[in-house]
Amino acid sequence: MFQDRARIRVKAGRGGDGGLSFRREKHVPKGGPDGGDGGRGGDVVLVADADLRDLSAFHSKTVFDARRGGNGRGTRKHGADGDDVVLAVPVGTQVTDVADGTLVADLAHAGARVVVARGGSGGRGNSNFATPIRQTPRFAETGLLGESRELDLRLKLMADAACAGLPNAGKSSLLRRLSNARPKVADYPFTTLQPVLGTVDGPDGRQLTVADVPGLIEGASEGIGLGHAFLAHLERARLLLHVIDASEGDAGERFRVIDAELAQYGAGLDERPQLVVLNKADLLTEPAPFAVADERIVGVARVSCATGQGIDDLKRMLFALCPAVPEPDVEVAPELPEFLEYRPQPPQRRRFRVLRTDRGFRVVGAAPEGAELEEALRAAGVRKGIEVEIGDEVFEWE
Ligand SMILES: Nc1nc2c(ncn2[C@@H]2O[C@H](COP(=O)(O)OP(=O)(O)OP(=O)(O)O)[C@@H](O)[C@H]2O)c(=O)[nH]1
Ligand SMILES: [Mg+2]
Repeated sequence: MFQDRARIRVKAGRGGDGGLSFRREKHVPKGGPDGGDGGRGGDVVLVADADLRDLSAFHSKTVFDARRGGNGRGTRKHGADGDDVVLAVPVGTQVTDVADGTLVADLAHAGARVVVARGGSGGRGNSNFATPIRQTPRFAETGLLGESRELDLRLKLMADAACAGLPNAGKSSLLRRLSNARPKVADYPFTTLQPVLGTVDGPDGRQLTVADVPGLIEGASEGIGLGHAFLAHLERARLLLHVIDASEGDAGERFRVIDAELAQYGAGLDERPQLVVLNKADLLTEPAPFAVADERIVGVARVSCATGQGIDDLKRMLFALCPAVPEPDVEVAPELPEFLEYRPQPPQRRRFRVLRTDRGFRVVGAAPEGAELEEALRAAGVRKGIEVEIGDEVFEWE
């Protein structure tokens, strides 16, 4: 089943703890501190993969945790960085943060990457804290927690052109005629229940992708028929192929019904250029009349998906209307990066630190209270009976 949405929970790895260790050598009973730093926790990364078609993989598994960093050890050995978790998503996936609804990333190109949860930094080992006055620091930093968040993934197909039209107009038949895709065609409305992408080969070796989506009916914006949620798959198309069954009724009237639904949906769909495809010409004795004057209509093609009549002309129009290099958007910067890498806000500056001592933990800086303190200490690994030192206060953890 084609899935264009998924909700996942991601958790980056915690940083490793800094080492608490002293050099041991022959004849040197107590050498200087030599605890190395903890490794960084692994990130959770999303990468757009051109081979994936939908988000169904994220319905069987929805929770992803990256590995924690290794602890620092003696002889200044640093802990290893935790492995990242790299999740492949289809090209065209938009990522939003469930907590605040912000768009985290739009993975619109193959290879686009985004770090959605950043691993915690490792704690510094005690070798970092030696000073002339404090030659034997008996503490080291603990690693920081990795970020965790809940994300909504939403696939919006990347197609050069997308079909729109009433059920039974022949959208799927058209995609079968134009492309390598084989969507189901049948003589009843709502045959197509899931979007399908097809690749159209051009005369000069160019290729275009065309999306076929379910039929749209009057009132779809109020949820009638299949509703209009799947119109998200038209949002990124540069051109709409507005397919109309010209053998039935007034084509101009049908055009306006669909157009009103596109406007209801919003997202600029009612401003998109449209190539009107008057289908089922084989059922007509005269060329289908079509008198709608609208500046968005960039072409009108009369075809029959049953006989193939007019399809070559339509293909030529399609390639002419989808130029190889998209015209630069005036408002968009001329050099757009090949892919975008968004990064979440770097973790906030530490107000306090949790140090590991040889007896337990010490909290330095502006120590928090209550639940926040508990969380920080638990993350550092506190257990019952362990000594915790905050300012002048020393107590046993319960
Ligand atoms: N005579 C004739 N029939 C056609 C033509 N194109 C499509 N059909 C028929 O029209 C019916 C609907 O075709 P589909 O391609 O499934 O239509 P659709 O727009 O994809 O329909 P939904 O997926 O339900 O929205 C099928 O029975 C097709 O065989 C045509 O050019 N001429
Ligand atoms: Mg169909």
